[in-house]
Amino acid sequence: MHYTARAHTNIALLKYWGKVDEAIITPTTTSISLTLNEFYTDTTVWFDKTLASDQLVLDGETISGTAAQKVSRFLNIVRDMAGFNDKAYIISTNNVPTAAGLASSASAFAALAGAASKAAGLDLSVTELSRLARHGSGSATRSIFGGFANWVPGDDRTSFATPIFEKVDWPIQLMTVIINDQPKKVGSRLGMQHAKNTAPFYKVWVKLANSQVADMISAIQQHDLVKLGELAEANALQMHAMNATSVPPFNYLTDKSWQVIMIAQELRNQGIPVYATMDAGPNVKLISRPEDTSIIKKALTDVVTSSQIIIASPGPGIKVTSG
Ligand code: 2P0
Repeated sequence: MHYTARAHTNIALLKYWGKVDEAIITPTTTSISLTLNEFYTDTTVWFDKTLASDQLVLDGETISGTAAQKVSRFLNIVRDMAGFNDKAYIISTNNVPTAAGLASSASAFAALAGAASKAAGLDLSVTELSRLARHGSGSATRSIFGGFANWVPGDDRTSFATPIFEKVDWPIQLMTVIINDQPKKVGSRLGMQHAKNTAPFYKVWVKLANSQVADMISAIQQHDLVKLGELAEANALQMHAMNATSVPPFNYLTDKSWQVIMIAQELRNQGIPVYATMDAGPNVKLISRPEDTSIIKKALTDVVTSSQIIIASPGPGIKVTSG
């Protein structure tokens, strides 16, 4: 049977930045995310006993090498769960602009978990899917759910995401400001490992990040954009400060990133609630109200053109269909 899954990517409001167990991808901290409506991956999977090896087609191109091996290793988990060893066709289309620096691995492994498990005859609950997606990529754990999701540390059985609110019925949006569309120099997997191993404040960061969870959840429950934004920006800046104090140091942010961050801070002085968050790259994502879009765009005109701004709204959880 063919199954197709659509999973959306997500932006972390409280970041995942380090693993307790590298092999099974369990995090050092709780992370909280917002799933995004405009960016998603569609993946179709079917198993075929006549195949000698898995066949991966990504955006119309047959893929081999590291990316294909990562997918096959992930499928091995699904095959173990299903109790057979057939190889699979995996046809995947990404609707995540690579230039935006939004993690396509989140939507990719969430969609793969959904389509592959169904195609293998498994009928997993969303909790089981979240746990399975975690084995592909940490951020994928959260992309099973729509709206706001919460991924907790734990062991292989207990580390999965749960929804905080899947339907977001209040005005919040994410503006991605594209500063550089080149592939990042330090991938997130390596970056978080290096920070954990060498940053002198790593343990402090873990404590601090975990202490922000309850406040972030209550900000979400109260639809409090100011509190949510303040916490998200602080958490992101703390993560980036930690990278800058790793040994040797590394940085994702550029002069232009800082310009955008400071424009957000300046807009706040004028009463506009806009907050910055940054992942493993220079692009800055601004959390804001939709009604402030034009004023924020205007404030950014000296740094980027309007084609370098992509707007996203809260999105739904995974959908799996046959065919
Ligand atoms: C996050 N990021 O919480 C953090 C913040 C980037 C910065 O999760 O090694 O691709 O596959 O588990 O999920 C990106 O890391 O890493 C990420 P792996 P992943 O969204």
